[in-house]
Amino acid sequence: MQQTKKVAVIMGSDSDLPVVSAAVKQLKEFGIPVEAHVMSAHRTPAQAMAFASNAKDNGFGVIIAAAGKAAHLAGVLAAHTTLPVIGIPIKSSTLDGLDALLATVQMPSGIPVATVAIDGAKNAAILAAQILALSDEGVAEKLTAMKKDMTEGVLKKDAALEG
Ligand code: RP5
Repeated sequence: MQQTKKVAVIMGSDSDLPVVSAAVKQLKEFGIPVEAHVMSAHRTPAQAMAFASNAKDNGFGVIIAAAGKAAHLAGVLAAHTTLPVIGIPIKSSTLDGLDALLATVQMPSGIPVATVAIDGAKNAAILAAQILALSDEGVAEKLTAMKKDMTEGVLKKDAALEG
């Protein structure tokens, strides 16, 4: 059986963990191996660059990068890898995460970052799984099951309203 590629979940500070842990949890629920690290574009730039440069060779399929304020982490990681990078803007400033959203999403042409909503950790994990599922039938099946459960949950609530 094929080995599922790892997802890296990188956060700019351990203060991002309460939000980012939802991504780790969701990936584990899909049975996807996940490695979480604190790494900063500003405080540990050499480590961030080295991690991204070696990520593909180290068995990662997708990188998720979460950062707040002047959120350059996802962009810096994307600059050093051809792996898909998903950015989570974190609401950790007086600007309520709008600063991080713009810093993460407004990448220059040539270096894309797939940016989810402010604090959108769960969606980042689902998107990472969808990318891996293109070449991983086991992950694809878990996604199909998740969507089915979601639909059934909504239909149940709808039926309860009618009663
Ligand atoms: C960003 O600055 C981090 O991603 C975090 O969201 C924010 C605050 O970091 P700390 O000062 O709490 O370490 O780089």
